[in-house]
Amino acid sequence: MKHLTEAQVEAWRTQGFLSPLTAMSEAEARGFRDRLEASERAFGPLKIGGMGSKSHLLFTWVDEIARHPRVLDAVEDLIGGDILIYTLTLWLKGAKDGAFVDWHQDASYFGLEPKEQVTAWIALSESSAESGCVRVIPGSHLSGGFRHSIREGAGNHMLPRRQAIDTHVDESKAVQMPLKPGQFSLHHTLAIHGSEPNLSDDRRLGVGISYIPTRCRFTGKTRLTGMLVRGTDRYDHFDHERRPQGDRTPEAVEYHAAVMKNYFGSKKELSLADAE
Ligand SMILES: O=C(O)CCC(=O)C(=O)O
Repeated sequence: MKHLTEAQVEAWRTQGFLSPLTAMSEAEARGFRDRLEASERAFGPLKIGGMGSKSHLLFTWVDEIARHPRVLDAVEDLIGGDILIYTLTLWLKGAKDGAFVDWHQDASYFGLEPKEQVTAWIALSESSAESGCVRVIPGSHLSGGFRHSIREGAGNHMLPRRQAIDTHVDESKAVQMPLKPGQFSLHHTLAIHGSEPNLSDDRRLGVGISYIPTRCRFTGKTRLTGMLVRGTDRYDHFDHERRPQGDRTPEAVEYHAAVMKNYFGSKKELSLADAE
């Protein structure tokens, strides 16, 4: 075991999440926040579906966060040491901007088998119940995959297609996962989770990284890409992505656009229940 205790791995098996864990000091997290905000000033908003998705292909600071050894050690304790990034999302809520994430399971729009994907959510600012931290239904990962559908007119829903789980979610069972800057949570690909709006006076900034073991494969026909961040890939289910050599270099912008087109195109192959 590299980061987690046996008790934590057992809790993961029964609960489907772990929180809080520590990746870095608050000062280190502040340094990453400063680089995030410098990128926003230089290049504009980091929106989901644009520069806020698969941002590890565009920005060196995201590449560094996604390879943070404390995070990878914890993920390795759960899925083994051959690890790819499948996708990555910058979850940036403004103070009181109303942004929220409806109840969902990540597996519903990833199209991966086996369902071993793990999301690490790393806080770069205070993520609290007040600022709309991620909340999860304990043990929900053991009930299998539920059908999702598109919520029309659902306000400021952060998921690109506003998808939400169809089954009734008993919110009284929800557990908040508050994090200090530099801390992170882990949730299972089938864990039902979401988040409420940020009612605080600061931004709520998180980096969500979807890690998979190299044995996972995409169930559609498209040949997808992934970033090998630890170990070796003996399966060749994904083309390996290139690391950024600077922040938003012209080469990286072109590469990111091509990867995103392929990635979002692949979603059309998933069934309606799986549609993003
Ligand atoms: O950041 C949030 O509020 C939601 C995050 C989420 O849904 C995820 O990391 O899978």
